[in-house]
Amino acid sequence: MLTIYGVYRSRAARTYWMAGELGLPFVSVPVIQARRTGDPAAADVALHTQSADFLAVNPPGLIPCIDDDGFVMNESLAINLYLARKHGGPLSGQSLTEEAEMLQWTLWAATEVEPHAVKIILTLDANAAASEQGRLTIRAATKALRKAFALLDRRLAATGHVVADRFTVADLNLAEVFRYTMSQTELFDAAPNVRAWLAACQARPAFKAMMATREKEPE
Ligand SMILES: N[C@@H](CCC(=O)N[C@@H](CS)C(=O)NCC(=O)O)C(=O)O
Repeated sequence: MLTIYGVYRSRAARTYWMAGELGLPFVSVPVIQARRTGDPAAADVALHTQSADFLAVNPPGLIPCIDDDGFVMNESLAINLYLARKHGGPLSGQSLTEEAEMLQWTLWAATEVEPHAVKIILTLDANAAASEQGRLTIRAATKALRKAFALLDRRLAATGHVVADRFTVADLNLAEVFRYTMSQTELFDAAPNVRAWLAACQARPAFKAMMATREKEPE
């Protein structure tokens, strides 16, 4: 059985979406970010990323983490590549080169896009977008993302997908990273293929089911 540690309002959303796409049964162990608990040291606090019980499973103290029949791993995008490889089917690479491209685009998203995208979403989550510092942070991150949007837009012009001509784990991984940038409409105005692709990814039933569960979680 697959166990997913995390909450839907975190990068664990990527793992829950992936499990849904693959139709995998799973047990969800809610582990919340320590900073969201109020007092992580309180006696009655919910299981969180710095709880001793969670650190015993996942020493980095980050969500998501999975335990797949005794195999424990973390790093959301790597977890998805693992699940795709394990369960096969159209979401996974059908050849060595497809798999290499999925890895290439996933690493690109993690290194070139996510650091900027996270700045945008964290500023918004902190309700700091209107402050001078918040505006500067978002403006710098948005500017830094222009090249990435242009690159992905050109790639999507070919087949509408990140790898090959079907929805794969590469689309899912990138869609979750690009989701953090959705407030910056100017980026999407300049990259219509990215806008259409993200909308198509988010129209998938497994994404909608994941988001519906996410909405029910406390903010
Ligand atoms: N690169 C990691 C980042 C994981 C990460 O930073 N997760 C956040 C939640 S989205 C976390 O666990 N933060 C710890 C905390 O806030 O206590 C991944 O993609 O899995």
